[in-house]
Amino acid sequence: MSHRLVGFAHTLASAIAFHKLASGMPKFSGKSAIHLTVTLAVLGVFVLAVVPGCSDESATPASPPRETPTRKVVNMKDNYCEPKNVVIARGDTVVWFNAGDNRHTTTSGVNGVPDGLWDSGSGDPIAWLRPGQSFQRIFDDTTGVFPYFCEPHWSAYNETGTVTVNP
Ligand SMILES: [Cu+2]
Repeated sequence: MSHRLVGFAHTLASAIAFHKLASGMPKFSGKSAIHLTVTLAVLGVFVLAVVPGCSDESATPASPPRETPTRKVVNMKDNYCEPKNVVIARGDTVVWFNAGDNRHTTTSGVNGVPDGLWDSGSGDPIAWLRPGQSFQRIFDDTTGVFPYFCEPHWSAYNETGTVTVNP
């Protein structure tokens, strides 16, 4: 929110500065007045269009992804996945949502060894999913039972799970 206010204040200051500059011109003809009006209108549009886009991830309240017949949601809590095992049909999507306070990963493989099928970002704690973030995969390329683990918690908390993809 403060980010937006700063952005707005900055734009307002720019508009005022421009106004003073324009007012200080020797001749302030009708053409200049129109130009100033248009410029201020453009700045107003800029505030509306660009400033909301400035808000960072932490400023936006996270809303859990909704489940549909073709999309299953796995909530990553501290420190386990719920549900631990999901069963889907080929072509369905699984969304892992970080519903906890810790960072987590969903990384296919066993015993902390990625097998490369999917990885929300392991190998560097900076890449781990933050609270409110999610990772999804469409399982349209394969069937079978696929184990996965959370890099920081699989060993101490057995934060692991499986995705079973039926034909
Ligand atoms: Cu975890």
